[in-house]
Amino acid sequence: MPSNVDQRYIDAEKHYYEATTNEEKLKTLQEMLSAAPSHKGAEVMKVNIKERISKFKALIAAEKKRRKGGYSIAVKKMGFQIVLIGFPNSGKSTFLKKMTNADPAIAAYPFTTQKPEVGMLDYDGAQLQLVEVPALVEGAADKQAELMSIVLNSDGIIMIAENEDQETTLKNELKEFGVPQRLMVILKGQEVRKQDIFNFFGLIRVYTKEPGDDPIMDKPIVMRYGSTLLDAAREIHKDFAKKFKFAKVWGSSKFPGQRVEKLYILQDKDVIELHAER
Ligand SMILES: Nc1nc2c(ncn2[C@@H]2O[C@H](COP(=O)(O)OP(=O)(O)O)[C@@H](O)[C@H]2O)c(=O)[nH]1
Ligand SMILES: [Mg+2]
Repeated sequence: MPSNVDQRYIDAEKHYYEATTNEEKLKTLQEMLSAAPSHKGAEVMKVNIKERISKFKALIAAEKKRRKGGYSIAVKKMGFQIVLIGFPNSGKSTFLKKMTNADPAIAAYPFTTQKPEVGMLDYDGAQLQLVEVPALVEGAADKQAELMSIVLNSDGIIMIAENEDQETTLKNELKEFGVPQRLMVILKGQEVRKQDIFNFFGLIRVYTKEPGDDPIMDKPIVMRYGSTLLDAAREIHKDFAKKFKFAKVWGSSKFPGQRVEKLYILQDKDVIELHAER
């Protein structure tokens, strides 16, 4: 430490080391900079502080963008969206092709997939959206923020790994980027059934019917376990949720066609008949 710093600088530095958030770090660094001595010998010290200020500004900006989900190449959601991630050649495209209607290029050389590839997975009429994210590498949280933001915007993640090393590395990247979603890890070549995916992500299928009609059994709504009738109404139509009054439920209800309220929790294979205000 340069010898002639004053008490204000010493206090600011102490606060900097005590700070726990990026915002506090930035604020205390700015205080340090303004309290730093003005003579020539303190130049290096100031450069160092300025570099740290830039770093914390960048971290705060990345955090804000992340919260807004505001990166440019997000993939438009079609229902529940699961991203496929992995190192180059881990078998993501092969998995996508097997599970969905997509027809991505598959090759033995790395980085075959340059932009997100999207496919719909059909499980007896229940649909999930699978998105293959171009290959991630070590350091992805810093170097591949755009791709990581696609991951962050998803509803769930499937990682395909060739070994434990790859799994650990990518798990660390997810952690560093602050990705909280549920993560299913599969090994290259491992057999996975569609049902396993539904179970892993805790998904249920809910069928709808119109009053007096049979239920529509070929197109269920796919939702997270724990979802309510109101959630189902939102899935059907945003406006409908506002007008929605009550529903009749077949399946999990005490008796078939029982009238239940908005916050009733649905179960797999329930049939619902929604009634709106007239
Ligand atoms: N033996 C075996 N080879 C696979 C499997 N999945 C992918 N491959 C091969 O691994 C290479 C890379 O596959 P690809 O699906 O393009 O991987 P991506 O880069 O992760 O999309 C290709 O030569 C595939 O044929 C698998 O489950 N078993
Ligand atoms: Mg690929």
